[in-house]
Amino acid sequence: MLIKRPRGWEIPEALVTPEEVFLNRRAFMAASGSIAAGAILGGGALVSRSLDEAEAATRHPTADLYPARRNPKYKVERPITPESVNATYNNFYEFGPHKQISSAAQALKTHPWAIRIDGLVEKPMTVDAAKLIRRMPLEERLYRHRCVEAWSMTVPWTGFPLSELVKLARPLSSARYIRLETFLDPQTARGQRASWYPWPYVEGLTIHEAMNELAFMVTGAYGKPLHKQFGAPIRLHLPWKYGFKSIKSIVRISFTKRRPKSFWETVQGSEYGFWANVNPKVPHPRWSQATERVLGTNERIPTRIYNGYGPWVAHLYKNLKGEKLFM
Ligand SMILES: Nc1nc2c(c(=O)[nH]1)N[C@H]1C(S)=C(S)[C@@H](COP(=O)(O)O)O[C@H]1N2
Ligand SMILES: [Mo]
Repeated sequence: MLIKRPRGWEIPEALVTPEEVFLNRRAFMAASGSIAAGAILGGGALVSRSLDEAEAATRHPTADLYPARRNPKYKVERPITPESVNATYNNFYEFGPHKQISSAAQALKTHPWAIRIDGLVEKPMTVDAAKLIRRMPLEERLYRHRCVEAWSMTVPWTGFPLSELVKLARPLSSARYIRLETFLDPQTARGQRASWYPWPYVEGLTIHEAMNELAFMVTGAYGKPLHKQFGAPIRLHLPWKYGFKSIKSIVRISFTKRRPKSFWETVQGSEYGFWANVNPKVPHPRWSQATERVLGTNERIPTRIYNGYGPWVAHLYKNLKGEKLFM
């Protein structure tokens, strides 16, 4: 991949090197007969400062939770998209209206990270993302992802069921929808300086959809904490819907009575609706949705209804005949 970042499980080189340098230096000084208390103390201070810096640079507050156990229930029949492909081709309009945002996204500070849970709940609260992630049951799932732009990928996500978060939030019986919001920080995210977009990014779903076992809060990918370009520290994935529903870098989760209006619905409601369930037979106003380009390959494959997850979710839409369920 283009971004070189240390992996959680690797012994960071920086932690090893200063000690070697120190030992060599001491050996050198011993050999030359010039050991003095001051020199040793000075060397020691140098080492511990280097260790602190190196640790601060490499430690991630949830790195020890990965890789999480894979849940074999969520299988895919196609190869996992290589991480290098997926991590350098991202939709994250906060950092620009194109796919090459991965280096710009590294500017995002993802901890501490406050998430507000409010609206129609017993008790509104603010939780730190890392603490929330620690108290949730993490597992790995292989999921297909289908973008409305007719490309797709297959990702080993780590996370927890959105239903667990709903339980934690304790919504009132009057709550029918969940509205999710991304951070707002035009200083860090240059894309948010484009004033013609209705920032911050907002998405929504029904509580019934949120309680479906497939609705997944994603905290990691490829066996590590989530890369920033994937929407760290926490994003949603609804694998039966077009990708824009899967909101990244969430800072607010509100329970509402009224259906929330999403970012893309506000931008272009005739092309991007509330439901946005995948259906190869319902074209986008400007292109066909019959097939999809598989990222990292030259293949085009047929798109499946509900992105292949119909057995899990089709029942959610049985009594919604008047709605535009597939755009
Ligand atoms: N906040 C925010 N969330 C977002 C987007 C975005 O631009 N901003 N893009 C969406 C779209 S269109 C897609 S396809 C997926 C892309 O996720 P990926 O980069 O992990 O593949 O994120 C979705 N979530
Ligand atoms: Mo997308």
